[in-house]
Amino acid sequence: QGGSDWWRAAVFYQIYPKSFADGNGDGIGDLIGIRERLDYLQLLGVDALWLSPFYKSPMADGGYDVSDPTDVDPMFGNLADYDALVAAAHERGIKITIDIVPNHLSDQHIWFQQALAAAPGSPERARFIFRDGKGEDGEVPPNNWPAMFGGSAWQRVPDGQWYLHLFAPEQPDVNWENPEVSAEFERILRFWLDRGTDGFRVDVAHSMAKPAGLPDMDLTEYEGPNSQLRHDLRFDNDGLHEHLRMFRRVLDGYSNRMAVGEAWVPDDERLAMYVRPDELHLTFNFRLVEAEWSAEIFQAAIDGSLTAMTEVGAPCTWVLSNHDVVRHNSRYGGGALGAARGRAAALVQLSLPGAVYLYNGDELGLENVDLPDWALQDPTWERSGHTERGRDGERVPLPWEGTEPPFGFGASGQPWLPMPAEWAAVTVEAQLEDEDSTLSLYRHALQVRRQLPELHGATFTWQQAPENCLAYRRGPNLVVALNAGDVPVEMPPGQILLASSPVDGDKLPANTAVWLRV
Ligand code: TEU
Ligand code: CA
Repeated sequence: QGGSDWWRAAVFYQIYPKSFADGNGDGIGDLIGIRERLDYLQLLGVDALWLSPFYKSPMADGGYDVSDPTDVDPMFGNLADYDALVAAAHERGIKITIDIVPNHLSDQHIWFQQALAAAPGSPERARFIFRDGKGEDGEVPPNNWPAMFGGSAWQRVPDGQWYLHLFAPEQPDVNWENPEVSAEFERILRFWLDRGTDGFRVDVAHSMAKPAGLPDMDLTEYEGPNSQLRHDLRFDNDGLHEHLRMFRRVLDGYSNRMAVGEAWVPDDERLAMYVRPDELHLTFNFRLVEAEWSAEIFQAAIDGSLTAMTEVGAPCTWVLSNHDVVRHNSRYGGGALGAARGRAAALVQLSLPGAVYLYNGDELGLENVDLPDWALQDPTWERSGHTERGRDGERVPLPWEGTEPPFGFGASGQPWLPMPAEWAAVTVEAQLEDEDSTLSLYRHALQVRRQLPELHGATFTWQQAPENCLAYRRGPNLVVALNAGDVPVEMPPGQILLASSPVDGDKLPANTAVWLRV
C-alpha cells in the first residue's frame, strides 16, 4: 500500500528499541538488531514500524528524556545505523516512523544546562517553564500540580525558582509559547524527514500547551498517576493545536509523511480535534486499552471513535497494548484465558476500519512479566515510593529462539531485564513452526487483511448479536463476530476465514472471534 495516504489503514508495529533485538550482544536492543530482524517483520506482514526513542539520553525515562534529539545514543548505535535501517526497511516496502518528544527535554540537554546557569528572567530560562514559588520565601511550589510519575510537578533550583516537569524531574517541560522552541522542533522534524523518515509518533501531544496562569487543579477528583483517561487542566488545552498545525505544515512539505498523536483525551470529540485536516493524520484510541473484557464496553469504544473520527474525515487508530500499559493478555486474566481473549481481541482489532498499532510481542501473545524488585528500572517505581511496580513488566526483551534465556536476545546472557524461563514455549522460532500459534494467527490475519479490499475501506455496520457478543459487517461479504462471554453461542452464517480458537460444529466458542465470508 503506497500512495500519499498509505497510513489510513496501515498496520504499524511498535518497537521498543531496548527490548526488540540486540545486534552487538551487550544485552540491550539496538538499531543493528532491528535491521537484522527486518525479514521477520516482513514475514509477519506489517506495513510500518514505530520506533520508541533511540536518541541521546541519560535514560531517566527509557529514552523519553532526550538530551540530543538529532543524534543516536551510543547504546543504540549511530546515525549511519539509522540510515542503514531506513534503507533496508524501504527495500522491503516497510515504512519507518519514529518518536518525537515535544513536551520536555532531558535535564542534561544543553538548553537546560544553560537555563540552570542563567538568571531568573533570562532568555535561557524562557525556553522552559520557570516560576517563583509561593509563601514567604518562595518555598511553596507555584501550583498544586502532581507529576505523572508521582510527587509535585515542580522542582526547585538553587536560586529558589521552580521549574515545571509533568513527568520526571529529569524531564523539564519546554515552553511552547517561546518561538525558539517551535523553531527548534521544526529543525528536529526536518532533520529526520531529510533522512527519509516516513513519520512521527508525537509523545504526549495533549500536553504541549498549558492553561494561562497555570492555575491550581481540582485534586478531589484526581485518582493518581495511573488515571490516564480522565480530564484535568494540565492536558488538552486549546493552544496546542497551533503547534500541531506547525507539525503538519512541515510534514506537508515532504511527500507521503504522517504523524500520529499520543493524546490520552477521554472525550472522542475532543480527541478528533487532533486529526483535523491541517493537524495530525492519526491519533491513538486508548479506549480499547482501558476497556475491560466485555462486548458492551468494546462496542461503545468502537462506536464512539468511529462516529467522532468520521466527522472530521480521519481514520480511527486501534491500540491494545504499548510500552506504558500492562500487556493485554495479562489484563484479560492471563494464562490460557488471557491468551484466548488476546487472540480474539486481535481479530477484532485487525478488522476494524482504520490504522492499527501492534506492540512488539503482541504477536507472540506475551504476558507481562512479574519482575523481582532488583530488576526494576522504570522511574515510576522509585518515585512512587515503591508502591507502583512501574512499566518494566511490559518491556522485557523479546524471546527469539532456543530453549533458555536470553532466547537469542544478545549473546551476553544478561538481557537488560531478566527473561522468564517459561518463554521457551513462545519464542518466535517455536511459534513459526506451529500453525496454531498466536504468531501464525497474526500472520494469517495480516495476510488476509492485505488481500481483502473491504478491510482497507471504511464500510462498517453493526449486526445483531447474542448477549456479550459483537458482530459487524465489513463490506458486502465479510462478517466479524466476537463472543466475549463464557458460553458458546450460535455461529453466524458464513464460511470461516479465520478463527481465534479451534471451532467445530455450529457454535462460536466462548472468548473467540471469527472472520466469516458471507
Ligand atoms: O506517555 C505519556 C503518558 O501519558 C504517561 O503517563 C504514560 O502513560 C505512563 O504510563 C504513566 O505511568 C509518554 C510515553 O509513552 C511514556 O513512555 C513516557 O514516559 C512519557 O510520555 C513521558 O515522555
Ligand atoms: Ca546492543
